[in-house]
Amino acid sequence: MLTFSRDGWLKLETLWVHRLVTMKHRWCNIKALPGANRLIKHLKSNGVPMALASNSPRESIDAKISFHDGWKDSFSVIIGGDEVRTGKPSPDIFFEAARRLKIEPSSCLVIEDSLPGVTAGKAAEMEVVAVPSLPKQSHLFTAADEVINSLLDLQLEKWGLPPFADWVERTLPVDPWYIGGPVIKGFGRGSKVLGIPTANLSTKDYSDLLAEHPAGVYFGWAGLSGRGIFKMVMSIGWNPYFNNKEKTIEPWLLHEFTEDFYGEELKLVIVGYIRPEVNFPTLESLIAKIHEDRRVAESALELPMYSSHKDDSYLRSS
Ligand code: ADP
Ligand code: RBF
Ligand code: MG
Repeated sequence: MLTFSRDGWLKLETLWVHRLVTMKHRWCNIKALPGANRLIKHLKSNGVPMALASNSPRESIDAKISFHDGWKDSFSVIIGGDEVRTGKPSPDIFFEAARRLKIEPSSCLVIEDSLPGVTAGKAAEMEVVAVPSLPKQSHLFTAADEVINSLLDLQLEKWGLPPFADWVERTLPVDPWYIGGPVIKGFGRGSKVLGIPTANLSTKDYSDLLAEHPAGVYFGWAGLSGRGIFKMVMSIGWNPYFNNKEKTIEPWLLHEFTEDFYGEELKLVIVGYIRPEVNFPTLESLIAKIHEDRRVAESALELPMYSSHKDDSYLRSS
């Protein structure tokens, strides 16, 4: 990982990464990856030039980008695979992007989601941050200068770029999202192994929402039918320390209960993001980190921007 100051140029790759959502077998919508819109707006308003360089034909880039308000105008340069001799992993497309931006390749930061793209960026002697489209493949991206789990984790100041200014007390506000259902049995190790009980929810009805949001540690409010509304901090993902095969949804309600509440209806409104899920060298360090997450969530939830969601009618609905 490199940290040095640069003159403030960025080159954004395929990362405007879109996701195609099918409805009745027709392409009807393209969703931006979480954090993509935030990143583009931030860099644009700070005057950082951006290029979009993708192996896709120029025509299809234009079509995809047209779904996103303001994106086309945010890029000084857009290059398709049909505009250079050889596509990624060849560095051609990045050299051409730098040439059109009138910026030295070595002053460019590439953000990439694919292996050929990382290879191309490094061959062009650019800095490369990888955001693998499949998180479980991140170990393959060793050639990148840094591998992050999602765009929410991008720290622009590491690359000499103007830092994001939207973090509040170590939390990042997100557009609220909602999950609910009966509390199910997990692996039974939250309380036993960690001393931290988590009221697991089934992921079955939420595959779209979970695919849309990065794995990580989030917080918000929990409504437990007939019992009240509580602060909540949660992990969503594969729990790298335990290397689960399936994603789990694990909210820890910040309240002392005298009994279990398996089978009861639990509703969550998720209002902020804290950090990516990570592995830990020891169980003690995992536990210490989760307690730190709890303190961060507990105090952030007092802020009006987060506390207002305590009154969300979803939490009381059945
Ligand atoms: P499991 O692996 O089955 O989820 P845990 O050890 O994580 O088991 O314990 C979770 C259970 O503990 C919840 O389903 C709930 O019934 C109970 N529980 C008690 N206090 C809490 C709390 N503060 N937050 C979440 N769950 C709690
Ligand atoms: N598990 C991990 O492997 N890595 C993590 O970074 C991690 N963070 C967590 C944060 C919070 C707030 C909570 C409640 C749990 C976290 N866990 C993490 C999940 C923990 O491993 C999980 O609750 C146990 O697997 C019990 O099922
Ligand atoms: Mg649990």
